[in-house]
Amino acid sequence: LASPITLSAQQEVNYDESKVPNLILPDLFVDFQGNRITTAEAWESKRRPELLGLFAEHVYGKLPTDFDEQIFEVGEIDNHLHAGYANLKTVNITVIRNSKSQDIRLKIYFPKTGKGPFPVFLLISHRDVEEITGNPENQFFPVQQIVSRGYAAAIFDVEDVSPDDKARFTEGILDTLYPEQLALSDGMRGLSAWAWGAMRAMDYFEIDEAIDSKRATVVGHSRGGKAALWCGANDTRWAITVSNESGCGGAALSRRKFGETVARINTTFPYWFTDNFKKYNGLEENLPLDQHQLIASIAPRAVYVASAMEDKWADPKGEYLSLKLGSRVYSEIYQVPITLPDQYNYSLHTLHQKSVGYHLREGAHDLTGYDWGKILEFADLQFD
Ligand code: GTR
Repeated sequence: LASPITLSAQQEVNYDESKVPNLILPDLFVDFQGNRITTAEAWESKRRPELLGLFAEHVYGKLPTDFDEQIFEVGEIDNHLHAGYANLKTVNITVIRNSKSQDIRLKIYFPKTGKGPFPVFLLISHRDVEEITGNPENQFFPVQQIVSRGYAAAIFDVEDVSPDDKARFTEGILDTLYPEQLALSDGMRGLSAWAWGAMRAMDYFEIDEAIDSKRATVVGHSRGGKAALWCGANDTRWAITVSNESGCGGAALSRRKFGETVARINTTFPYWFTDNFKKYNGLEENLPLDQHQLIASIAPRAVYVASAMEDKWADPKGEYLSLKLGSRVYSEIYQVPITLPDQYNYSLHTLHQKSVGYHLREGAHDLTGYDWGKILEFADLQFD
């Protein structure tokens, strides 16, 4: 696709707040016919589907959920690395469509103590799951920290649905189950495929009596956070959606063009987003949407956004502003009292309330034990 700006202009990265364009954002509440949406009924039947349609068409591509059959094969494992404090259940999910099949391997760690059914966290992992779960010290998916708080901890590898690789991303459900998507300019690509994978894990949670699927949280870091937001916006079965440092194409407002831009992400990771998204390289202001509307589409279910101070690439302030602006749906449509400060605070802080939460921590781009601690506190508050 032709880009209206030169490659060198595309590669320029702005970290200067004074160079951020004046934000003129598409209205959350005015529908395609120009009517103002004021009720939950109109939001749910009209505006939210409009917004999800816009994100599918211009950013993430379609999220097909039709298939012919789904099979869950459950194996229990006693002797594993985390056996001292967790019971591990491995579930092989097979999805069949038009006689082709795809397998997703789901690992679920249950607390050894306490009475189920357990609320559950699902991490959409773009890091190698065997490596992560083979290292009890890892903080990216800290099994002990999560189960000791009375939650089950589940994880799958995006490799199983769509490899995180420019050359191989079709070698998953895009080859097996939904090959027709590849020809479409608004067809499914990596992020939609990962969201789809999380939804299949939820299908399993719904039938496992040890899991309280009504108290399920989908979590993603960075590229996984983009997928988590897209998943939580579409699939109303998630009680909480968590984006950790998801940045451009995730929680951050695209129009700020701060840190990673649409042109940059489309150049480095063209296979994450639908082809139509390339039209907005350098032209974020032409997008018929912005990312606060994705946060808004999660309402009234809880949403959590986390940023890190040194992670300027993901634009912490842009992530916060999306949450702040998107949270208007919670307060104005669902009458949930939300008080988030107007001024963005670049120092260590935590804002936890019913339905909406945020934290900014010190340090660099990563998902850490500190982040999980905050996410767990937020979940406790929602379920209390
Ligand atoms: C970066 C990418 C970001 C973010 C990050 C990550 O290279 O530019 O959008 O997704 O990777 O996933 O850690």
